[in-house]
Amino acid sequence: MDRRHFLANTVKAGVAAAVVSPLLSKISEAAPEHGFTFYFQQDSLLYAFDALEPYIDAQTMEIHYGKHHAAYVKNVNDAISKEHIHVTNEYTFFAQVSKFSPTLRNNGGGAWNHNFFWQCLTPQKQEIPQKLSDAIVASFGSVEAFKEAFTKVAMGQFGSGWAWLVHDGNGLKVGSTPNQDNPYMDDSPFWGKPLLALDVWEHAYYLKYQNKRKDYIDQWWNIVNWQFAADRLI
Ligand code: MN3
Repeated sequence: MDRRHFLANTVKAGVAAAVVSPLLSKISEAAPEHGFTFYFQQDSLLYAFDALEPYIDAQTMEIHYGKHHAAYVKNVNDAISKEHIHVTNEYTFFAQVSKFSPTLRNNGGGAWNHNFFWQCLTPQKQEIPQKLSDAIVASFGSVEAFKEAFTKVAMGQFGSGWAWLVHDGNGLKVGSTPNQDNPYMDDSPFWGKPLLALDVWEHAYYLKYQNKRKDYIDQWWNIVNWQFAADRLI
């Protein structure tokens, strides 16, 4: 494929990808010698590092976004080039991730999960939109029961991982995944379309909360972007 055709295809794929999800990573021109493929990108933060104080401190945000997340994005893209994999978007990436190397899996999950997580947070305290609270009540009985169930899975994830609220086609469910796994992965025991995610790796809370994961979870409810979750509920 010559450069002109490569760029034309890249632009078309980028437009199609943007329709699928605003979270989608851009198609990069970084490796035209490999033809068309998908690369992850690190989305811009929609708020300042200190905007989530006092619930998440600025230093944690700066290191988490600037070091941890940036490294996942760089490492997965390096591995995509080095291992010559060709996928068209993150969904086709995760749909065959069980066939990929641990480097691709762990860093691809880390790249996507954090882009999603930043959008689950907001400095503006929000009420839960009606359609989301209705769905929560239908599946869990009450908002309080949902928060208890979510806290339980977030506390129950041994070691590093994520807690999720997902819609599985029937209703809402909570569950957790280890490491940087997510509910889109083909071999995940926990499936569904994510509405909310909580990073329970120690790097997400240790500077402020040390070993007290429960305190971090309890405070997290103050900065949940309920509107973002409701918008993903179709
Ligand atoms: Mn993290």
